[in-house]
Amino acid sequence: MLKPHEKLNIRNILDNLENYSPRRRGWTWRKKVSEQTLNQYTYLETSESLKNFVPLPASKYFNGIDPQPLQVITTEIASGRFEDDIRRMRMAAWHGADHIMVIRTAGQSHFDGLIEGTPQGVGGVPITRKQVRAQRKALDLIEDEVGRPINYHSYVSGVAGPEIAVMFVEEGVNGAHQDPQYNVLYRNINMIRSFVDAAEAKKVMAFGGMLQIDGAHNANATAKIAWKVMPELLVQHAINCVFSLKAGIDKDHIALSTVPPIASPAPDLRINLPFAVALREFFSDFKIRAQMNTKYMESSTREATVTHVLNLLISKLTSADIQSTITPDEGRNVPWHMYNIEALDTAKQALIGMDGLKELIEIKKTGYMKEKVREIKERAVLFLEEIKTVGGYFSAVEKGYFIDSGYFPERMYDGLKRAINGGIGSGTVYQRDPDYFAPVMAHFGYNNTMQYGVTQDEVTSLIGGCTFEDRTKIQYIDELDEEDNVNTRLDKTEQFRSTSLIKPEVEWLGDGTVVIDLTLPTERFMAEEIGKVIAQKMNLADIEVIHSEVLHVSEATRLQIKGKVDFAINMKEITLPKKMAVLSDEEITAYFKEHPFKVVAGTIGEDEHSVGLREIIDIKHGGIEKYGISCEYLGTSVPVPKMVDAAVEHNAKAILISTIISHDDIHYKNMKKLHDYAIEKGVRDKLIIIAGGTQVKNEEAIKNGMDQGFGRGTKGVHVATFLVQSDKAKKAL
Ligand code: Z97
Repeated sequence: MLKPHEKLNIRNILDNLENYSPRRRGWTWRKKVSEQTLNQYTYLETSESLKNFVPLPASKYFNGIDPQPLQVITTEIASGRFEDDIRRMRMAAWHGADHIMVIRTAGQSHFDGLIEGTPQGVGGVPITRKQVRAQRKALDLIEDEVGRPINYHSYVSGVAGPEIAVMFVEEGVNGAHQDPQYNVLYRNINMIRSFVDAAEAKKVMAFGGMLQIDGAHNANATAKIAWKVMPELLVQHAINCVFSLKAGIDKDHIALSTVPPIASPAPDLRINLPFAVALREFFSDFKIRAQMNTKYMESSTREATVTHVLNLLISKLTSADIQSTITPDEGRNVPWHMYNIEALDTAKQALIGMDGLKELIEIKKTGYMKEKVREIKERAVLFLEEIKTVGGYFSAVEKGYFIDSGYFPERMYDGLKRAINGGIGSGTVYQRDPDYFAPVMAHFGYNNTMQYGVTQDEVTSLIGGCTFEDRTKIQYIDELDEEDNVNTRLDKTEQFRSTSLIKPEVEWLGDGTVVIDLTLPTERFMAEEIGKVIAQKMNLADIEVIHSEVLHVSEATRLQIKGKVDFAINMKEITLPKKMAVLSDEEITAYFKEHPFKVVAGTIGEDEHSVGLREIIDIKHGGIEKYGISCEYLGTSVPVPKMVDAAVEHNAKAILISTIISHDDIHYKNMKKLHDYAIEKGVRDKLIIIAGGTQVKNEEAIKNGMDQGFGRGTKGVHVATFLVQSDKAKKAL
């Protein structure tokens, strides 16, 4: 069992892995809660809450609630080192991910067989039995910790599709992409081989209750102008859906992978929404997996987030079942922990914010929407009809019908062309021998069962059960490469696991990577070079400008630069600041009952921000009035002298000032003024003077004459405790 305040131990996960069995097969949807009230707010479309979670930052104003949307939420994790990805999976689960997708290492689709061991990957993770088993084992612990099943997912594609499907079912993988069109169009794998393999792979996935996601989204990413492939996308979905149904997958387990094809500054919703509606209507019985648009993603995480939120609106309006969250740093090609988490929070925040949206607004069924939806559907139907006319799917691919940059029926004749006998694995499909005997019970097509007088379902009884029934028959291979494996990687970073040394990390333990964010008052070209020099002077290695943004063509450029630090910090040498101990409500109330106490309070200078101060004093916000402290609220923008004069007039023992504006250190300057004026009036010793505000640091406040400064996160109880302690101290003098 994992303990929330203890780190996950990767070596424990790897220990005795050869004997680990996954606890279940198949996909799990979230459990809907019909209507629930959390902290006085009613939610119409949420699922069960988590046992352990990190809520959205603003949840502190809502008693820390973390309502969970109905949709399964995906995160893609694959840094190349599966052991580091496991820790990120735990972070993701706490932020609301229950679908963890592992991207494969480049080139694995062309391996005609399984890979073993745990080599490091490029742009993804080599999918192997050991890696899958370790991650599933870790996810079993993580799902217990958060209290919700987590779906684990990767890809059943490439020339080893069926073998991978079998391994996935054996190892309890819950979902996978499977679409033969992907092999053909994007991996140049022979089409006959791809479709034959797909039938077998889909049958195995159906047996394992796995959710299947198709590959249509790749057309958006590949097309020159993505919205022009909208008709084709519907066709691709249709082909894979029908094929999957025929291979035995039920509709509940067939998910269409859809991406809004365009992004702002194009008129996003006017193009994307009719498409999403057409798709939803055509495939109403199937599941929709909505992904965000990545085609137009640059390195601005802000811009990516807005695109994501607009896409989430479409998902909500068209009731997508699974919401993908591509990390907003896709534009930088760096799989960093923090961006997985940001994207998950974006999805959670937006979906919960849109709870019950369809009770409020309706998609129009007339005018532009109606016409556009119909037009897209018509174009798709015509596309399918044309495929039939030219002799079917294979002929259409040979003619280059797919990813053509025309808006069908327009054609630009620049589509991807594949020859029926071309591509990887061509000529490798053979008629099954009369005595062919399938190695596992889930099998598509001919199997030599008849001569033994058994049905397909009973066939494995002849061999005492297949690997789906008898795990002892699974061949577990640990490592094949002495150098390139998880053990050597763990040894290299062991000091960051078993000693008190720590380094910043964005992706891999001990990677030492940091990002600096700076604005330079010059034009972009120059700014980028200066930025690198600054990073060098900060002693960073492997410096790279990962983002630059023009604030003005000559006035300023904002940069984000990454680099590595070459030092580690010893946590034992860190002195932690003392946490302020607070008195109990009873102690504080009893004290002020015996020692009546008055304060004057106000925001000073030109500061009109009164919310924070009101929360500190108001009884209804749990402020200090509830302890019997009498508060004289002087209002906002109170001149400094007036604070002192009012304290004298009301015979107050303390002054509470609140100051949010901090430009040019005006907050500290006003503190100093207040302190000096109280001296001038001869009352400084009698008064306790406290300053509060989001930018207030205690040490600086004290330097500027305050008795105490309170920053972000302060509650009434902190201030009241300080007042009790200071009043006692003054009395003792
Ligand atoms: C997503 N962001 O969430 P290889 N099969 C299909 C695919 O779409 C893919 C593969 C296989 C994306 C994930 C793109 N999709 C990334 C239908 C990849 C992977 O190992 O790269 O050949 O196959 O869907």
